[in-house]
Amino acid sequence: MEENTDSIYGQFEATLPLVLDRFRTELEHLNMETKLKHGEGIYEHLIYRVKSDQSMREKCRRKGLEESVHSALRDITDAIGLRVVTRYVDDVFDIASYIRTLPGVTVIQEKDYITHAKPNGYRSYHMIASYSVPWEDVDGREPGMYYIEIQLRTIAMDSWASLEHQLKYKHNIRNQKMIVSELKRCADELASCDLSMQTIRNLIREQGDEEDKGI
Ligand code: 0O2
Repeated sequence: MEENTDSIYGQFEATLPLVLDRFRTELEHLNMETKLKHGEGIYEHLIYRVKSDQSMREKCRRKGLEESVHSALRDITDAIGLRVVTRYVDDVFDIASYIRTLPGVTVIQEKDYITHAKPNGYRSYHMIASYSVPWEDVDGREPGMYYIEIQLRTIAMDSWASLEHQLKYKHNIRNQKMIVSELKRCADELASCDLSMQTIRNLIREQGDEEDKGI
């Protein structure tokens, strides 16, 4: 079969990294401001990507969609994706609140898998935003609108998700049932550690505030 060498993103291939950069910069500003105020950033690290042409085509096929630029930028909402990994659970919710206030951003979907973990133990806070940018979009509008998917999670949630993701692609594993239930147990233990770490941070911050006020 002949390989398709044209990008599924067509003429918008070059715009996607610009949109990603613009949004990422907003999060980096928040991180720098928090560093100034509290001595440490609001997140531990940030990763981001434009979904590769191959993955986007595969996702279109999986969802029964035509492999077109319209499917990639309108029916599918994660062509642009960012994952923000925080030290503490409260920071996840603070970043989500900040994102809701950003100029040009309208949050169109939120999934709180932290308050309501998935049955397998997966925890994360997912947002899909539409982002207004000064470049043309697939509907011919300028300023244009692009979707962005943001996943927010703690270091503990992230390490679990990474391990579980790896295991998902390992086939012919024996004791599948036991492994799934062990993974779920680990996820719950990590969630409990996250809560304890949050409490410790709050205690340390309270003491810092008291010292600042000379109490
Ligand atoms: P990739 O390669 O990470 O992008 P959809 O995006 O519509 O296909 P859904 O289920 O409606 O999927 O969206 P949801 O629940 O918000 O999950 C989307 C993404 O969250 C997934 O992307 C994963 O990155 C992550 N995710 C969700 N559930 C799990 C889970 O149980 N384990 C792990 N490790 N990650 C999860 P993709 O598209 O599947 O893959």
